[in-house]
Amino acid sequence: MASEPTTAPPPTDSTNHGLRVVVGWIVLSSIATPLVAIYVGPLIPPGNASVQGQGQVFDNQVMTSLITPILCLMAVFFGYGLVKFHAKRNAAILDGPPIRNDARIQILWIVITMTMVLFLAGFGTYELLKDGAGGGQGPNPIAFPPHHQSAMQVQVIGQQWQFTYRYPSLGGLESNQLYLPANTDVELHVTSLDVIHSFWAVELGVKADANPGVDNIAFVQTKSPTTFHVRCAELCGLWHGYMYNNGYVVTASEFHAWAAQQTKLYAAIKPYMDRPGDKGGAPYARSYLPAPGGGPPPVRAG
Ligand SMILES: [Cu+2]
Repeated sequence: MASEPTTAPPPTDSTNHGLRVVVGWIVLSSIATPLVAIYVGPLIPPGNASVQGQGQVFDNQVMTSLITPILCLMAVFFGYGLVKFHAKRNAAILDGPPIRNDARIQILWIVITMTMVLFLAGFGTYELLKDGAGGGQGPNPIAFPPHHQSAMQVQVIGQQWQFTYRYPSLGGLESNQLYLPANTDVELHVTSLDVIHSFWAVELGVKADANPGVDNIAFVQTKSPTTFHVRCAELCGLWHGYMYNNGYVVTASEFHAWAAQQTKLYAAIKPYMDRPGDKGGAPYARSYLPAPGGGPPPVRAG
């Protein structure tokens, strides 16, 4: 025998459940949000090793602080519902009357979510543009950090399976070690000799695709001396997993000492340096084309 769906009578108790949920939400949020902002946000990578990295940590702090009240609302709402409205053991399962077209909730929901999304879009855009954000911007960047005109240029050349760093201001010195002076604006020109790689200087908050024939520019402003990790973040072949290294931010005098030592070492191998289409002591080019043994010449810039 088919039974009619059972519908519970409208609630008769005068308890204001909505008010209880709101009060519980406000109490939980006002405890949890500062704790998250102070203790959780700053722990999220990449850390404070560069101005761009510091900016990313701040952004993470803002984002986690904003989502904490939303998580608290969900937790209180579910918790309250589970405790207050769960079916009693062995009782018939009843369904309450449907609630439709509550204009207040609909408007409130649309206004709150739209405000948050628009605010975060504006905030994210501003933060991206402020310091160059540490990401690769292609050959024609639109977001410059302050003082970028005096930035030290370093070219990052990816190849299977290592990065080489080229310093045009040091006579085109090339090294497989990335040394950067402290408190300095650096303009990274990221490219590749062969396949696509991704240059990721983890703690500096820098990540830029390394593509053959492309000059991908990323900005970073170093802070105090530190050691950071460099990894390739694009699956680039058999030994991709071994394409990592340490980089160093050092004092100005340490940087000059390192540059002098590397210049001596580099002088011995420079005549044998081999770039596609340009054998032997290749001049500085901001990008290279993958044309070993022929093909079009490398793209020249300046
Ligand atoms: Cu790679």
